[in-house]
Amino acid sequence: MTHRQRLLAAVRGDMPDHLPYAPRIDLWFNANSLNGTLPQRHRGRTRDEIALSEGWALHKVVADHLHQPDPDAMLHRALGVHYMKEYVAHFTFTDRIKIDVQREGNRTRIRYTTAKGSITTSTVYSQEMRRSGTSVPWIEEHAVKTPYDLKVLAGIFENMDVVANYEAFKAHQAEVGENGLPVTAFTVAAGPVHHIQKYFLDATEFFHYYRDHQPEILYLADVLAPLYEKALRVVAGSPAEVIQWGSNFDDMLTFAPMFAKHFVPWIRKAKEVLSPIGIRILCHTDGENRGLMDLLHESGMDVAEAVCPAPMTKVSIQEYYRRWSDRITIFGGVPSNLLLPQLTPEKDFQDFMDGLFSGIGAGARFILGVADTTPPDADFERLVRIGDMVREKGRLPLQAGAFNPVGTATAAEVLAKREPAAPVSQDTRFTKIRQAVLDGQEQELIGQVQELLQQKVAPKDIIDLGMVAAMESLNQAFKDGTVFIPEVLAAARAMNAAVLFLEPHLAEKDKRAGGKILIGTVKGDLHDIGKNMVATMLRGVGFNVVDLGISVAADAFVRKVAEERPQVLALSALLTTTMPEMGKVIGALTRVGSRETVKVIVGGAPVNQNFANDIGADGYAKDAAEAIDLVRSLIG
Ligand code: B1M
Repeated sequence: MTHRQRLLAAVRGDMPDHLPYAPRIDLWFNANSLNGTLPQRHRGRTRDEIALSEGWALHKVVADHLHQPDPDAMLHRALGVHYMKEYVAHFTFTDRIKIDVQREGNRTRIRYTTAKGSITTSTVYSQEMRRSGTSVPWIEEHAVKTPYDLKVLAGIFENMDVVANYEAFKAHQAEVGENGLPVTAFTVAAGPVHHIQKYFLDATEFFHYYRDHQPEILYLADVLAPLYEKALRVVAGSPAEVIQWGSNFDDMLTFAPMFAKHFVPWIRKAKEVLSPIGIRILCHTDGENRGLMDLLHESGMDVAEAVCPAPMTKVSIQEYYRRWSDRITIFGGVPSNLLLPQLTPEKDFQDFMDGLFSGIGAGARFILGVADTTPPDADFERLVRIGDMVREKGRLPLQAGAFNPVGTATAAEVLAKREPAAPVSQDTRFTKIRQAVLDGQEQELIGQVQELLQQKVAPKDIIDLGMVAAMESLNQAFKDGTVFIPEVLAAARAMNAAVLFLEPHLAEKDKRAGGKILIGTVKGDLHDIGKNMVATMLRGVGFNVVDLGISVAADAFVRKVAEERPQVLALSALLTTTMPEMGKVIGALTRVGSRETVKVIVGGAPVNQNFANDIGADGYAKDAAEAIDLVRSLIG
């Protein structure tokens, strides 16, 4: 079989002759070719030439953003409009939309104007991003700054259309030939609400809007829906065999009730339209999927791509295979940390691979790959060795164990499952306060606080026995999966406002008892959702938090420590490649003699206690709730 036939067989649920292996190497290639650090034997080769010379199938799921016939292919990224050769359907603007583009260095600002008003966006693609291998511009200024912007966006999309882009895709298919299976798309959202979440709003702000302005969100989603439906019809008439439908599925970001309500119906719709023509649905499920396992299983998707199992997430590859492979093809399976010897010693790497081979039954419905992608500093030879293992023991059916798929919950069950978190304390004076925190009702909360102040209740008790107690029970419910991110952020926001309101009433000794925290995501890292959550929750319990944002350089942290004089510096990193920056910050603080003035704590998905110890941090927190406890313990 050719690579293409093998991949297609796995996608369709047929048994290929051999386990397909298609590691994604774009980020690794971009960074190493720009920095002149490709392995000697591959110098001068393209990404595809490297993969083919190693005997691997080409990974052709994600569009090659750097090599597009249209130089402006990514110009309208902040609207989720991309002109990729890999996309068989393109959104188009009509002349009723006025577009002003301004370019300044690495930054592109755009103003879109229609009869309903105008919105502005700005994207950045810096040299630093290029060197780290990133090929997609960063949305620096999102389209939605106020709820009214959602209406303006509706005005824009009412004046847009969808057209076919078959010829460019056919040329792409011809170029890939038998070496891979080209996947198409037209956005990487799984329907209109996901489109709004992915492109139009800052990642954290989306959760506030989803909770506070849902009618406006749904109105805009209704405007996007006919375009998505038309795009599906265009895809149906195309020569594509697989379409990517949605990306970055994660049980916190695309939390279960929202997923059930707004994502599953669109995955099913795509399936309904495309399945009769034989086009398969692929979803980029690269996040933590523990809380979405059953929903994804029943969603109708054919391929779960970029599957990132434990130890990087909570679901093992064996569990993925056992629960999904009766109807979903699993594409991925090797978490990128496995390729980094500094994080995964040789023996663990070998054990993981042995476990993977014996945990995927006979090997049907499996495409081996790296989730989400090979990091720039990966040990390339590990990728090569996985290829060797596939060659040696990948003949199908594999001679290993069996699997036993489990039953699934329905979307309706997931929606019905949610229960409000119960207040913990029995002190009835604070019942209404606690409820207002749990409901995230800022005005109601401040009203209740005023009432208790009139009744001469001590302000500190209002905070500790009322608000903090409620927040703690909410945190527990969040950990248990019965409450989701919008509720937690809203509760923390309401509490933050109430703490500020209470401050003048607090006795001097109780004021800002928490002290000052400086927080930021380290240089090269643009992930900010987790960091924002930690910041909001710390504010919520009364700390004074100064947020330095994303991609903050070590010297900027040092400068700010000198200026702000915080008790704690909290560093966040989501990429294994940016984790070493945390050590650099500590080193820089030591060099200027400030290390002893501030406690440094670290967190983020790839970080752990060992790493914190290694770099000499004062503490590590797994999540926002732990960060609160840690800060409290460090500064009394
Ligand atoms: Co990215 N991404 N991403 N991504 N992304 C990950 C992190 C990844 C694990 C996906 C995967 O492989 N399965 C992977 C990293 C792999 C690795 O390094 N080994 C990855 C990659 C590879 C990338 C790109 C390189 C992809 C590419 O270009 N090909 C690129 C890098 C861009 C860059 O930073 N230079 C990239 C881009 C993006 C998006 C822009 C699309 C988006 C980010 C949007 C944003 O943040 N504004 C994104 C997303 C959404 C993810 C996943 C899917 C979800 C991250 C998230 O927000 N989770 C993620 C998959 C995953 O993590 N499993 C992934 C929800 C959030 C609430 O949790 O951030 O973990 P988290 O925060 C938690 C705790 O970690 C802790 O508390 C929080 C709340 O409980 N915590 C702290 C966090 N910071 C703390 C600080 C503290 C204490 C606790 O202070 C002491």
